[in-house]
Amino acid sequence: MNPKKIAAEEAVKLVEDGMIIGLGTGSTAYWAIERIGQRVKEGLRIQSVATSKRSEEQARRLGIPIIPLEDIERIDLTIDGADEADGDRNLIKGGGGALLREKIIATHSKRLVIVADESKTVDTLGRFPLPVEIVSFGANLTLLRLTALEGHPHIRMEGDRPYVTDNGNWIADCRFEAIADAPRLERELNLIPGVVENGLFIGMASSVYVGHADGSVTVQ
Ligand code: DER
Repeated sequence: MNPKKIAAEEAVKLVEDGMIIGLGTGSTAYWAIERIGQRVKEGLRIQSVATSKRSEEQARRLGIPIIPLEDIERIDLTIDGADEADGDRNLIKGGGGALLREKIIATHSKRLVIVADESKTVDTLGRFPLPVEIVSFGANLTLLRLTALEGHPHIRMEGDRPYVTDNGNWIADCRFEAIADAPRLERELNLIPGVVENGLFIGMASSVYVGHADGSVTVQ
């Protein structure tokens, strides 16, 4: 049993004809997109927007209709993964490098359903390094400001070069101790010139589907 696949396929049961669906990014959202693709082949009529180039490529390969974000004013349901989820459904996202597009699409979604395995559930956010998307210009100075917040930032690398997001930016992975006041930290981070967005998704998730090794799914 693959708990990520089980959670994703259970969440896809929420997808109905006529919906505009946000397609998440990562190894759990991958299974949601695969299942949506199967249902489209069986006649499901939806349109979708993708949170990353790789999710868009997967959707196109499966024949899932993709529309430009510019053509819509609402997204009915987004199904996405997370790196951490606490008991209040607050999240750390960005491990897959897609946090900016994920947060834009999540913000404009009527429902954000998170799919994960039980390794992602935590009491307090912060065990997973918090991804922060930054512009490369003056990155060293931005890192100084993240360090001042005790973020212990490290530029995410791909080989011997910085990882570049779909938006042409870099990611600083920040290892804060337990994040006691996530809303405050989110505000402080986004006040730093050079920071584009951060991986704290506070109060955004409608529900969290957690898959378990025994084949069950719990919904927070
Ligand atoms: O970047 C993200 O937020 C992705 O959703 C990702 O980190 C989720 O993790 P997964 O690959 O374990 O689903």
